[in-house]
Amino acid sequence: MKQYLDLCNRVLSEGVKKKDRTCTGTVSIFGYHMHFNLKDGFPLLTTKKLHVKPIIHELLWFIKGDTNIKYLNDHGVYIWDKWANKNGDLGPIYGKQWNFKNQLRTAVDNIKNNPDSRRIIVNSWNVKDLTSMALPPCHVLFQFYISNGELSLQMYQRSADIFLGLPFNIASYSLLLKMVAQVTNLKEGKFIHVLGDAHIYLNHLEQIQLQLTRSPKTLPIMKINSEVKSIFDFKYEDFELERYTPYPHIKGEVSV
Ligand code: THF
Repeated sequence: MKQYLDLCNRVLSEGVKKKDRTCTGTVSIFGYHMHFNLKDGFPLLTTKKLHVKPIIHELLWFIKGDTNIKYLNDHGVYIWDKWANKNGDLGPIYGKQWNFKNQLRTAVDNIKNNPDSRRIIVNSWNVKDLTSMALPPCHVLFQFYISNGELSLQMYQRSADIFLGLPFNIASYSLLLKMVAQVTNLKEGKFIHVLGDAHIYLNHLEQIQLQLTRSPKTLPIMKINSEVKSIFDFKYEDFELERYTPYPHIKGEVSV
């Protein structure tokens, strides 16, 4: 995935050192665009091995409106544990907001019934709820666009942890695009990723350098069960990743 390595190079060459909330320190740039054409394959990073299990379960968990880590933990996913309170709650984060006033359902309905609309948006930045969230949303807002029978999705991310979170975020929204395209009978278009503060944590620099020595491999293919007709009906078993031959995994500490 050349787009990812280009971003890493840009941050290393033009980024500025910044302090951050977590006190780890970052190198960061502001404002960046990436385009992923789903026809080129499923944009899952190949310069290190990623697990799709946490990515799929997290997305299903958002869609069903859940904001407690119990579902994730029951399925062996621990990526949200560090932010949860003692009852496992994260406050009104993504799952709550995607379903607030049926935003996601309305978006899917509009894709089917009003595809030229310029308002097909799901917004997680709910100002009245921000202070009760464990973390204010990083991926703030997404919009769908339909042309020539193809569905595209653009997402604005205010803050992107390039080594750990970003590869997850790219795969997650690309998967959402595939799922919505299927339930609306549209072809898969592009996932467009817009970044605000795009940063590499200072304790991830070696891991990024290592990936820059690896040349990207052919992208894998993500198959989804074509029987599923509602965005709310997908199950973990409906997804199958094929042809994924990444370089070995690289560990890195998550900043909390
Ligand atoms: N906070 C920070 N500092 N970075 C983030 O990427 C991030 N998120 C979510 C909320 N806060 C964040 C949480 N998402 C991993 C991946 C995604 C996360 C949090 C952690 C992680 O540790 N990944 C490991 C192993 C995962 C596994 O296979 O179980 C990895 O190596 O990829 C971004 O939205």
